[in-house]
Amino acid sequence: MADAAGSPAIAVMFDVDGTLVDSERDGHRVAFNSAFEELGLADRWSVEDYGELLSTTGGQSRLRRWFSGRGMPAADQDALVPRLHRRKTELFVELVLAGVVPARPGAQQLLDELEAAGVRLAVATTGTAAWVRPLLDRHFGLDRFATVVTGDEVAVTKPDPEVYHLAMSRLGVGTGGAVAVEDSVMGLAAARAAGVRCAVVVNDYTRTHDLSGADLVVDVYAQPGVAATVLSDPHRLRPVDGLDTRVLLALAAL
Ligand code: XBP
Ligand code: MG
Repeated sequence: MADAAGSPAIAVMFDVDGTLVDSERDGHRVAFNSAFEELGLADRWSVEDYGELLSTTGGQSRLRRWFSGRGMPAADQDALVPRLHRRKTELFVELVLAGVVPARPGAQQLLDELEAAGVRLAVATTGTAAWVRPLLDRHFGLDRFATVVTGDEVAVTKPDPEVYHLAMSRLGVGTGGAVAVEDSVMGLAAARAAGVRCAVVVNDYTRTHDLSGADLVVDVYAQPGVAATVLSDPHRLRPVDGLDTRVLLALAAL
């Protein structure tokens, strides 16, 4: 696909949790804990527990890891986990609609700028469509994304590259026409396994991840008056203010 000037259209594929929105500690974790409580379970995830559990992507896999670690037989998990995760998802949607799950500062401006620059926008996430779509719609407008690939559409979630392969196939772009934006080592691994260049915008849970394969690591999206820290810049893109349109276009052009 080419734009009016004949140059190839670029797509930027965004992760959601921790990348476009600050959703894990005060969003998903809270919804999991409320679901435990509603189903009469004594389990509760502290901020610290949850930080460790995040290395397992996908809410159902995360629950299975937790219950396996507590000796729950697989058959009991099969009965409990889907029910628990369904309720967690409903509770998380309520948090989204109540405005409790904020966009990361500067994310909305970046999407606006990319769109104005003719860049196509996409989402590739492990999260479940039932909450991903209302959340994206609330903060950014669902219509602006050319495609939204969610974890329930693929057989294997990140760090497997399947969500990225599906997103690129729907976009009709190859690895040369797309860039990924992620927040974590699992997301970075998925993008790299798909052969896509990847910029990482870390958050408090992911700042200490080993992000050595990333094409860029910063801690913020560019915003007026906010100083950025550059953690890794192997291509010398020199992102003075944090992640912005110029830097993403430069990455796409590498
Ligand atoms: C996000 C996830 C998801 C969310 C919860 O990972 O792993 O599981 O934590 O959403 P990434 P669900 O940002 O790498 O896509 O409960 O819907 O799975
Ligand atoms: Mg993420």
